[in-house]
Amino acid sequence: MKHTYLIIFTLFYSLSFMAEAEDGSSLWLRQSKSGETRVYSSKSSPTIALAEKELKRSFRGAPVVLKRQKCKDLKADGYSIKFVDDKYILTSTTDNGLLYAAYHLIRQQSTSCSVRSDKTIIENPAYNLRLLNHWDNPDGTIERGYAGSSLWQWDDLPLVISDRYEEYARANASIGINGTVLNNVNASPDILSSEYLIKVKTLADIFRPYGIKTYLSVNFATPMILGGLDTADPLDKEVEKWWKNKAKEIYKLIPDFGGFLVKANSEGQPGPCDFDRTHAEGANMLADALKPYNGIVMWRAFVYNPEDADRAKQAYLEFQPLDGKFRDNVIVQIKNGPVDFQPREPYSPLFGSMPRSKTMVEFQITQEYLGFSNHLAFLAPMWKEFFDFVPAESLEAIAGVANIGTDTNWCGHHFAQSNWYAFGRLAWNPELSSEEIAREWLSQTFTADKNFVDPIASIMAESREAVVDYMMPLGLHHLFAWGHHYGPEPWCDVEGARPDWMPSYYHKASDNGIGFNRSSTGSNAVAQYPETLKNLYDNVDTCPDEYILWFHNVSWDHKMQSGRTLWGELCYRYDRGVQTTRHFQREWDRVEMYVDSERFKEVQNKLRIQTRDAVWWKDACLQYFGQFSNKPIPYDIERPVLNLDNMMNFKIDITNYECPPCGYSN
Ligand code: GCV
Repeated sequence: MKHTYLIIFTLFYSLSFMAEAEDGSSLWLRQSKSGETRVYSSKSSPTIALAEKELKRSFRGAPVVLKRQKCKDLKADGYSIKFVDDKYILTSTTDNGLLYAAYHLIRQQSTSCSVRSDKTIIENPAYNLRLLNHWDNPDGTIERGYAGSSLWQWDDLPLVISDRYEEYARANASIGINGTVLNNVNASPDILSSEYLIKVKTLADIFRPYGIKTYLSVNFATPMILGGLDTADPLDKEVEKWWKNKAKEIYKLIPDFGGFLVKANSEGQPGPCDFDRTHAEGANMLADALKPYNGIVMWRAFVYNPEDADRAKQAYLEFQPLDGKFRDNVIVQIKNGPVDFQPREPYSPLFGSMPRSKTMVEFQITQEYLGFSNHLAFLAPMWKEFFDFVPAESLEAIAGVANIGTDTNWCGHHFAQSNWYAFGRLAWNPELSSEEIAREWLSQTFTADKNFVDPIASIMAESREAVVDYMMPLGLHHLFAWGHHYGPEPWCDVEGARPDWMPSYYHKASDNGIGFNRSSTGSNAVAQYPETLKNLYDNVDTCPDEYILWFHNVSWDHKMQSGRTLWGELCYRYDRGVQTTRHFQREWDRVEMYVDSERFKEVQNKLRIQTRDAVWWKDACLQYFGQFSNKPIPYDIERPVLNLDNMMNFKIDITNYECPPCGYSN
């Protein structure tokens, strides 16, 4: 009898831990089902109605009062939360602020934080513009998208409306994102056709109640391609008129349209330089067209030319002289690093160099260079690293290249959702720590149980550094294969290709050493940094390890800060990356009882792929660079399992991520 009780108890106990099957489609909003609170509001609007709906649906506890009123401590979209007389009082000057306050309350509840406190919570966003940039094309593909196809079903719009549009808006609003650029910066002129603008209007109408403004990327040559003009010269009167008319047409349909994002004279895109005009002249002409409607222009500084100086210097060389020449509704949008979203780059020296212009940062949420949606890489630590160098308050706005697609779980990897989440939270408050964000996200997305959150928050914290270690440690960059940016090809040499798209342009490995000399004896990119950093980076003995091969060509025997030689350190770092991914696998398996089986298995599979890829990276890079260092891999380092010749002849099919043909598999 006693025995039977024990069995029943054990069964009951285990079942209570077995989470319901889930597919990740509810993101971090999955607990929102059990509300039971009363909500009162003095005003009504579609946005306030949403705030009420969210609270009723998800919040358990004392009644909530929504008050829209002016308050000197609150900026636009800011809010306060007070607990008085057994009620929560949510105050904001805007409807959007009330919606954000509602999400705040719900978040605190699902992260098991106490919401009853004598302290008034006051939240103001660091930036008024917190935007996602979609690189989605009208044909449904996504440039650097790894989670299915575009959410926007252009062929079906405006008649057929996918449920996902509103779910997308809700997810964004819950983390404070308030703008979305719908289409790729490699922009199709069609997006500005009357046919497409009706579709864009339909999306804008869905997003509006969630406080999200709609923006478009535009092709600078649209007046020629769509408008039939024979020039797109920004100083041409007909061109100016064309853009003014287009702006009028857009605002008639979408009165709160946000504005344009422009990639000009970069990677084949047209721009003002095609007509001997400057970036400022191009941006200002568009800004003038949008000005009457309070629209803005985000003009990207991502420019580089194979014939010019060191690629890392070019954005600065081209844009810094234009400081002070942009209209006040133009914001220069700069990628966080000077090259292109590598696993680690120093910050772009253009930040801080244009004090008379508005600037904003562009982060990449999609993992173009960090293992696509196969690798677990929590990016908050990378973005926080940027803010260690660039004061958040020196920026006007913030944008992130989205990692969202039609996949059931939105982002391809369950943990890639954490990067969408982290981007929104940091855009609201760059002071939040990576750990806080990881814990918040885990608690809402999986469970708030400490036995789950502690170890998994810790692997998230290590994950970006692990990618740096197994792909490109010590400041190495752009060692990727030609045609995609997934696997290693430090040997890649495509005849006739742009030299600055080849890995050897960046690693410069030879018998003498490895690394790009950007010191004062080399390209002198260091000179673009403020004096103290310039001096620090210029000297190989003071340059931090993480940037050493970014700024210096270093001999294989160079003594590193650890006491190892450069070659020894390189081997150690690659190996550390592999060992860390093995550790991730073990930690994940340990928490199986806290996770529903579908998501558990999917993450487990992704971690297998990640570890396999880490080995691939380590074996490829160490054996390839070993041909130059002429040194063996130290004996305490895991032996290569992949053969260099096979790897060099192997072309990965990035639709199924098959591993190199070497007899080694998962
Ligand atoms: C949208 C890199 C990417 C391109 C991208 C470009 C950009 O070069 O590989 O796919 O194009 O950056 O940011 O404009």
